[in-house]
Amino acid sequence: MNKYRLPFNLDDYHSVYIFTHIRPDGDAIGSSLALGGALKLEGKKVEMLCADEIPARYSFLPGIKNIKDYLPPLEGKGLAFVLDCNDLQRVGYFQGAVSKFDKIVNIDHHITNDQFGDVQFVDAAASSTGEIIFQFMQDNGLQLNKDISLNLYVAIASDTGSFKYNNTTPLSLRIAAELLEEGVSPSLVGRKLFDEYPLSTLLLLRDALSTVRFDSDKKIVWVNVYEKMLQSNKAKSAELDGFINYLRNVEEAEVGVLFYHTDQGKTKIGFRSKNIDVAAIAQSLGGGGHARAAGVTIPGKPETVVQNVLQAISVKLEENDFLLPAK
Ligand SMILES: [Mn+2]
Repeated sequence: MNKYRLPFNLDDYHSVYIFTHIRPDGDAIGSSLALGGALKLEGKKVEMLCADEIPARYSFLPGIKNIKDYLPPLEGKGLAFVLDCNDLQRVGYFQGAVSKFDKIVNIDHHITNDQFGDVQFVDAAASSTGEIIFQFMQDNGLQLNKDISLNLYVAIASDTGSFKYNNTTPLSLRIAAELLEEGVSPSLVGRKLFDEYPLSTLLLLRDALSTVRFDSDKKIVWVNVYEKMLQSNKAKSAELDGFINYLRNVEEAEVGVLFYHTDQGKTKIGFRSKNIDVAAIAQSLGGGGHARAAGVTIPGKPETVVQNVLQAISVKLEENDFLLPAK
């Protein structure tokens, strides 16, 4: 217990700024809202910041309207929390601002976390940052309520794929049980978070899947999404989240890759695997992430980028370098 107890007095800070990563997901958003809500109950002046648009599917979350994409001026000493970021670059254009805070608390569960900050609460065995926030709140005497519980549940459900990914542990489910006891409705979260999508998402999925390719062993399955596909369907890039699962879920496949070629000459690449360490592949290309879910952005011609990335994956597959022994 008290693994996540702050080594300084929270009372020393009146203003608390909570930062999270660009292209925010449910864990980033839910964790920020939960911690922000809990610190507000303590009488803190809380700012929650994200340097990117919040996807519409999270609009049902309590407090979501309070997340800002600009930095309100700081009065007096400031405490910064940085959530769900493996390095400070992940906060996007807030990076310079974060480094000026008196104290930075780094709360994260990415194996590639580079230990930035004055206090590190990093646990790669945690399913989600939300799971760490729940324990952080307990260890520092912060109170739960229904709204905070909903945000934490969304954080954990989001990163565990509704408690079905490999990172789901007995602790994840024990915490989820406590959140349900606070009044969280799992069916509401399931519908809002996993089932529903706007028509633009379905049309974008149709276009993305029309580009499906696979290697000769069907071990790597990939799609190429171009920015013009988003424009013609009036879709936002956040709507691509989850598409990659269609690729990784192919029975024969080991790795799914989504290439998103932007008009700025950069390709954003998402990896999902069953049993191979894609964080290592992403890292070797300058990115990061988790063993089975990672990403990287690479400049260059789309065809060249695709070729280089597929080559890096093939090498890894040929090495038979599996996370768990192959059956
Ligand atoms: Mn996360």
